[in-house]
Amino acid sequence: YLPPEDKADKSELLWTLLTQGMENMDRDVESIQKHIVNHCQFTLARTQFNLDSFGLYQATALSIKDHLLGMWNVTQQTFTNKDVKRVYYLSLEFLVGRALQNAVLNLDIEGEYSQALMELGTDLEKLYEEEKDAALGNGGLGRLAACFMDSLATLDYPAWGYGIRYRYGMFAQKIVDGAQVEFPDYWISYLNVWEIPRIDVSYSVRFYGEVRVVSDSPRVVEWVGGEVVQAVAYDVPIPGYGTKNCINLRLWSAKPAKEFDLQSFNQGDYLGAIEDRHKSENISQVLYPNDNTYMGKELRLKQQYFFVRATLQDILRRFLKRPREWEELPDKVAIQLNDTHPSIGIVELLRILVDEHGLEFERAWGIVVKSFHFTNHTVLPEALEKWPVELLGHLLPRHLDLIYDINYRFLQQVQAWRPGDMDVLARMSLIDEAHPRSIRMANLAIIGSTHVNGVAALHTQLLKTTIFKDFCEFFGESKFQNKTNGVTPRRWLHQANPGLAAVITSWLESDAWIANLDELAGLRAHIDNPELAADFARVKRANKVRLAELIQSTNGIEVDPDALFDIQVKRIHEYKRQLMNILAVIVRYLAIKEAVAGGASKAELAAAFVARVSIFAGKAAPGYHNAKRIIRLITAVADVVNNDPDVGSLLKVVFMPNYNVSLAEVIFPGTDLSEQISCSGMEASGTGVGKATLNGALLICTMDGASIEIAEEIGHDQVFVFGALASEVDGLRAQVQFNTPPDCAPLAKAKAAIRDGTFGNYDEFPLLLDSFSGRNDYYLINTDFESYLDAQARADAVYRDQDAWLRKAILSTAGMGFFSSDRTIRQYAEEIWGVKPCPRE
Ligand code: T68
Repeated sequence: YLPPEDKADKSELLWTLLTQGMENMDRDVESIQKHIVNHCQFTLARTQFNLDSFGLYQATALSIKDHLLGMWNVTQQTFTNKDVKRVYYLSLEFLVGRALQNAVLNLDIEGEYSQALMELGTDLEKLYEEEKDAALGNGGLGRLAACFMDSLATLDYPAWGYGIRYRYGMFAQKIVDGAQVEFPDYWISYLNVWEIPRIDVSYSVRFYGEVRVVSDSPRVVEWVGGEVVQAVAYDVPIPGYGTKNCINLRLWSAKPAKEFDLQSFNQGDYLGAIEDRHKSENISQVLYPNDNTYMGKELRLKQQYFFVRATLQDILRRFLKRPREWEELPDKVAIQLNDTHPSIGIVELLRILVDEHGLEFERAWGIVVKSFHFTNHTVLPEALEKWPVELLGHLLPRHLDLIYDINYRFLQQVQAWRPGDMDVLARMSLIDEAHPRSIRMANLAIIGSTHVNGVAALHTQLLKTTIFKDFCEFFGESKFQNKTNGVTPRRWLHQANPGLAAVITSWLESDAWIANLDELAGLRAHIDNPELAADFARVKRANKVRLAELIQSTNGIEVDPDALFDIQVKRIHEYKRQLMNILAVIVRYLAIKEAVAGGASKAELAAAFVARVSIFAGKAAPGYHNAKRIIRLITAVADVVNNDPDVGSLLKVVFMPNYNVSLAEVIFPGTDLSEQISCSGMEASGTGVGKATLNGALLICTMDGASIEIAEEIGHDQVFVFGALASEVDGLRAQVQFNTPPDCAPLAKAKAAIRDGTFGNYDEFPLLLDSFSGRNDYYLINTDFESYLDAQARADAVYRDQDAWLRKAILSTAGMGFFSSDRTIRQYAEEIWGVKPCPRE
């Protein structure tokens, strides 16, 4: 983007060197060593006296980043030269995790780096552990965005991700006296080696102020006054696997605006003016730690607008580098909205076209709608964003005007479609007239996008028949698509489970599965070969030993690697029913106690009970009291069970603190049984289910989200299914309300044990019990409890027959081809975005 006058006074030599220097980085061991040491000395200013492992990690990562940047530059140049249509993935969250090992593996340079570092007297594996997770996301939605970036790069799509460079990512969770305590995650402490600050790429963003009419006919308005902050770009290179393409994740950081408030300076309030400038940095300070709930906080809306305002200016600047008609925008640009969080971007693009470029409203709106696409991730009503009209109008006055304009035109069409139907008008309106009046962001995202998609087949079906039914009838079915989620096999198998990866590669006699996960189906040909089962068993055992060691060091609990590892890791939420899981653990505990009291011998106990370790991990939103009580119950049960000599190694309960991507990479490979037990119809997709199954875990699951499709792919008889179907849930809830059934016997027993103080007398247990008892059992714990226990018993029975178990484990992995995020991304590219792979020149 260099202006001609800047270009003119540089020599040819400079340009030649720059172009050559882009990629001729040597990959031999000696060059790698020199490169690393160079960074130690000249980037980090470390000497032999202060070079610790963290310094070596940084230097190693910096040397890898140099490789990536060479690739990055050529990739971006290729996209520009070929002038291809690009896709932009807009997400308030990218839950990336660590980057070093991922980059080393994707570059296929692990051998050389290991060797280089070994000769320098250190261990690459050890350096991987020095990296802090980049935790710029809550859970599934944010991690999905990170998996998508990996697939976009791997498949050579001309794509960029856009997000926010939060200074504080997802909070760190500690368990203090059995309860969750949150600590700030100041992850960019002093140097984030992976990012490139682009001080030259910066845009101003206005808030508040007023709309002034410049002329009446033609009507021209301008938005003036208020506060202005500056968005500065930080780029993170994202390498693909088996490709020389490297794409970009651009994160915005808020800085004080360039323009001073001269007046306050002149009035002598120097310190006050400086203080105000620094307030602007608040915008990108912290990630909101709520998943699947909407919190109407002004700062959150500020983050959303800040992010889309900067992003759209950046996209349009790139688009306008060549002379073009505005109508070409949808041919050159596809913008994917990851949930409604960036959906104010729809109004912002309209505003830019109308107010800043003078396009007529209808023309501008047509261009906007063709450019945007929207992914929904939930049907939970409490998660749907609804910004109070007053708040939005105060912060973004011009946008509120435009929302009214959009709504007026849209409702006219609705009226023509269903004359006289006031209910449909009220339901489809962008404005919810209930007090306080608010803007329905999902409705805005639907009418402002060309495609709307759900994230699993059942979820999409529910969107079309429940919350978005009117829109589906109005726009026609073709606007509403399904894109079942996937996970990247690079991180979740190749990187997280090198043992299993090696077994698969050797049995398939090829590692092509890493880039084409459908190849896993080839394992089925060997299903009757006991040696394959032995390989699977050996790897799983080693992964369980690794997990057991981690549990020993983080929780101080000794667990038996031969016990069944029964694992539920995900955000803590009532609809995900960790509560039902721990209640079943209580039932098991009471049964063991009863058997012991009845005089059962050790051998009889072992015959009656499969030894199990029940492992939980996950964060609760800081303000979500019931979720925190559930954690409190799990840790209370763990305390009692783990210290009860009657129980011994028959049952252990573990709550692993601070669940994050890196912990997940250790947990999934060591999982025997994965709990996917949400109340049917409520988990849009689930992505942990894919990671567990890919690593050969068996599923205990309801017919919900992606579990349904996974069961279809690997065979229904391979999984332990239980519980009410989504189609039955409404009826059952009505029954709970109006004809409340009593608690089933085992549930009544478990509750009684909590009530009588078996797990201590924490004063909030009664509140927790009330929250799902009788008519309050919204998540149908009582309804599903006995069938859940039955599924657990079936899992036990199969576990006793290790050959049968291993067969299922192998078939699980073998059936996961469809759940690669590569497949998902290809579908988005072909069926929504209309973009084609663009490998580097
Ligand atoms: C998850 N949603 C879905 N939301 O719950 C899960 N929400 O079923 C699905 O697999 C996954 O998205 C990917 O599609 C979330 O993770 C959030 O984290 C979130 C964050 C902010 C506000 C609302």
